[in-house]
Amino acid sequence: MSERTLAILKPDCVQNNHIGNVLDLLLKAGFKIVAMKMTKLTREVAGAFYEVHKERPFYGELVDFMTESRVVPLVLERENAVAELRKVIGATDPAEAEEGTVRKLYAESKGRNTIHASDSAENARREIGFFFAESEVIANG
Ligand code: 3AN
Repeated sequence: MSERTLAILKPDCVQNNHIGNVLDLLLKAGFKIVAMKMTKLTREVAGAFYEVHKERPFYGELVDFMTESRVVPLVLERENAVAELRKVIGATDPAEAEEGTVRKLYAESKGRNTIHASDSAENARREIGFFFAESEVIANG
């Protein structure tokens, strides 16, 4: 069944000029780009987006990093999009990521790890709504 998920190309991806390479990899993996924007997160927005990690020791560092420079939120569509995108991005720590995954190829570290992807269908819906209005996520565009 066709499904949607949210990805964010993180500040390290933008700073290191990897946007094109990562988009190419996602397209080659069979994802359709349904919506895309470039934006700079405020501390309030980044903090709210990562609210689930609020108690984790790396939360402050994560908010600092995500507000460092521009990011590219994307809505991606394909069959089993949530699970398939998690496969394509690889493990959180690039040292543990499989060959050919986005993080193996481009991530600098566990924190500066190039791309975010929703980890469940429920979170995908919440995260898509976080960045995109209904009118920007067109059904059959
Ligand atoms: P994933 O992004 O693979 O779903 P999570 O949900 O465990 O990983 O962590 C969310 C984000 O928090 C990661 N993308 C990463 O940027 C950051 N993060 C996770 N663990 C660490 C860590 N030990 N040190 C710094 N940042 C971390």
